[in-house]
Amino acid sequence: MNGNQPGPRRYSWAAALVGLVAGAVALGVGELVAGFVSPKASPVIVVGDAAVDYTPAAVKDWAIRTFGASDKLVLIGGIVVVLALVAAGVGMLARDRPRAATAALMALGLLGVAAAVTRPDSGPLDLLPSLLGAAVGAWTLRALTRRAWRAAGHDDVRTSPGPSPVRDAPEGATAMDAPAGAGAERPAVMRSGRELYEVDRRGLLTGVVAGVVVAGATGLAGRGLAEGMSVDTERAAVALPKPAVPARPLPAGVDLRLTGLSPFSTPNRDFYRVDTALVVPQVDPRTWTLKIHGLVDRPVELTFADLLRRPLTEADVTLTCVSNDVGGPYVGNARWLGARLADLLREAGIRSGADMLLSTSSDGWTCGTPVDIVMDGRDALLAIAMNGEALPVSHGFPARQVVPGLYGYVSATKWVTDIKVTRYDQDEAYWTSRGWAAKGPIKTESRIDLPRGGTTIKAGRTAIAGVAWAQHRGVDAVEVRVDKGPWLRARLAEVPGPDTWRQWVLDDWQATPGRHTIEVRATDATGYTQTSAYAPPAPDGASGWHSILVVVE
Ligand SMILES: Nc1nc2c(c(=O)[nH]1)N[C@H]1C(S)=C(S)[C@@H](COP(=O)(O)O)O[C@H]1N2
Ligand SMILES: [Mo]
Repeated sequence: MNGNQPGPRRYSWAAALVGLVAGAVALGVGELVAGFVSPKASPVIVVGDAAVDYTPAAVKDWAIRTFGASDKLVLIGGIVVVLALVAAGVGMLARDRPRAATAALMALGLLGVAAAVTRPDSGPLDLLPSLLGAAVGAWTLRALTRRAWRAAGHDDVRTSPGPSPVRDAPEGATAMDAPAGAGAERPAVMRSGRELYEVDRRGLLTGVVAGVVVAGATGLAGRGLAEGMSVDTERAAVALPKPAVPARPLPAGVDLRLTGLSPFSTPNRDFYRVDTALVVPQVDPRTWTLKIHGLVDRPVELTFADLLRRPLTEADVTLTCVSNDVGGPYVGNARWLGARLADLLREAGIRSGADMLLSTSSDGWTCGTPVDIVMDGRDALLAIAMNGEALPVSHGFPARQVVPGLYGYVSATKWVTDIKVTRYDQDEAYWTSRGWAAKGPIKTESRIDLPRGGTTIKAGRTAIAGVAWAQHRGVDAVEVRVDKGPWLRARLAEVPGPDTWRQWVLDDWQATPGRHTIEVRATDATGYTQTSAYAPPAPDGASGWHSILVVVE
């Protein structure tokens, strides 16, 4: 804003600032109310959830690939940026057309309400955060707008006992069309046009500071309340029973222990996380139940205590995400403890014709798993523990499914509360309706961890190492080639069974100075060898040779 320029001075920056602060107050109050009602009813979160569900699958896949584990932060950041722009616009509207601005804010609030009440796990109170946030935001906008403006050349207007210009303007009227006779104390300059308003810097500053303080305090209080609703205490209190069927003991050579190579067992804190939840569902084990129903003779309802009393099986199983591109990070191996899904289903009595389990999480995500695979004797579990502790909340506490051999989107429902025995021709799961394959057996894949692609290494003897997986078939061979030379057999680490990944190493590559391409391919126990044909993750999993480039000095 150049004060020396003649002509209208719109002070758009001040109007935008007022809008931003009102928007921040709206979000802060929304967070505070959500803290009381339910953290997942936060306006930003419900809008984000809706965005996740309605975003085209291709965009979502791209986001997962591009932003990886930060995809959720990026989404929330994006929503906040868009809201900030809208709020600034509403602030500019408020100066000239206060009623329209109020209407715009309330419309935004209703959008939040709509997003909140259409969540699969929403409660009736979930409309409150967006509604109250928008209402307080609208009030703040009016109050700040009144504080921030005064008529040009009339420094005393706002502080005089008489009515201030904007306060006095009829609802919805712009200063431009304020009627000439509206208030005897009104300075004449007012009537000649809105451009003659001036920013009352002191009023603006104090108003902005107050608004920022309120937004910050309510927002922080809301976050604090939300944290208080976590189930960390309940999780810590879970006493894990001993397994009736312990895991097969790990052979001595299961882990080659090379620096930079993925360890055989992925620690929980390093385990990849993929799900559609912007706020990790906090499911209280004291009220959690699992219903098994649909095409069954005897519907079952299970409490967490029931689950702990059942004979539990322990198994090492490698999970893989269908979104994992060749060479990607969305694969991890853990020791799971859980009840056998097949036993539970036999107790319920599966009716003939049923071929799919439609499992649903507490937050309404769904997953379709082939019945025959769950029943074929493999360690398909309703898991309660991961690597010796109760499931981490972000990995499905109190209970999740784990099925060796199937990508997570068709098998690994976290926070599972419902299993409907059904048919593929009658039900469709979350990702299937978004273009992914209905069935998702994990493809045989291999990955080079060491040396890291794109790095510079020293000439001389170098280990090339990585992991390969072909869950429930098992990895039989891994071969490596450098610069399209002959395929060389890698040495394989031991494995407890076919359901985990398998480390491999080529011990003695003599690295010579220059740039080198390293490729890997695995052969599984069915005799299938990975081909060079590349397939992207969608619709049923990536395949192809992982290839890296290193510079040797
Ligand atoms: N409730 C719920 N469960 C879910 C998902 C989800 O979005 N919601 N994503 C699935 C997918 S795509 C994968 S790959 C695995 C990942 O499990 P993890 O986060 O424990 O690694 O969880 C599965 N279970
Ligand atoms: Mo996944």
